[in-house]
Amino acid sequence: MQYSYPEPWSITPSVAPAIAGLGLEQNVVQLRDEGYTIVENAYSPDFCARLREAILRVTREEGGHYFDIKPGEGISAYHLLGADDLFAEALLNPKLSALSEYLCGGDYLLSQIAASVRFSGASAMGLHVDAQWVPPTDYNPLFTACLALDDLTEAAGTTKVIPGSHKFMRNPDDAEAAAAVGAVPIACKAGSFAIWTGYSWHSNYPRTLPGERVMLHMTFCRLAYKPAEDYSALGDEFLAKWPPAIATMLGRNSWLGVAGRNGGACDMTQYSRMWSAARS
Ligand SMILES: O=C(O)CCC(=O)C(=O)O
Repeated sequence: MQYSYPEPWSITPSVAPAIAGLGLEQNVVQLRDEGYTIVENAYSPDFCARLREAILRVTREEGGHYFDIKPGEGISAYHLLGADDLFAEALLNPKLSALSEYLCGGDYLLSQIAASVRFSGASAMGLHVDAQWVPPTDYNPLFTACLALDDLTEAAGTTKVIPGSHKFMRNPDDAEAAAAVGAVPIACKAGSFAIWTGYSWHSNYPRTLPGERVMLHMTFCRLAYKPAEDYSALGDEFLAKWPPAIATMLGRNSWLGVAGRNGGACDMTQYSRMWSAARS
């Protein structure tokens, strides 16, 4: 058994073939050095068109104001796994899976899958990090990948990120958030996904273009952390429809939370699997 941990940000032998095979070497370097990256042409136009429709439907049903969306400026919905098959399909993108393992290790978990629709005239959200509740750690604890379902530019209200800010491993203070020095727009075509790491300072730009900006937000965390959303209600029938990666993302292949009183019975296979995954 190998007990040592890889260096933070290293490409481990378990993920190296996928990174190389999918041509993600530059994305990995940019994530390590700048705290964000964009993967172009990751999802097909047909998939994106169907997903966009599904998001418009679920956000209309829920009408939420998550992601700092002001009333009248847009709508959101979260806890989307199980609401439509397209959401599970989005999670299984091979490039996303490879970068998830790079950023959050083996057996990483789905923390949240949510959607936002920002209307024309929507104002910007405040600059923040996503790992608000995780004390500083050199091992990136969680990250968000956003799938663009419309072409994104500054005028389209795309996400704004501050390259290198992840090295501070904290939220910006009020003055830093207002100044947003060094911010760059995440510019990309629909069908691309952008990733920012757990401590990267980010927000977005006001939307000045007509029409709406539709986006799928997928957040993943290391096995050791607690996900934001609770999918314990999704049972065997749901899991049987999908490759085992979905069950793993929901923590069903770990020891965490299953060490109950079982009359002395105890399946230790999940225990050692979890140790190895954390070091891969
Ligand atoms: O809507 C955006 O552009 C950014 C949303 C955001 O902050 C997030 O998903 O973590």
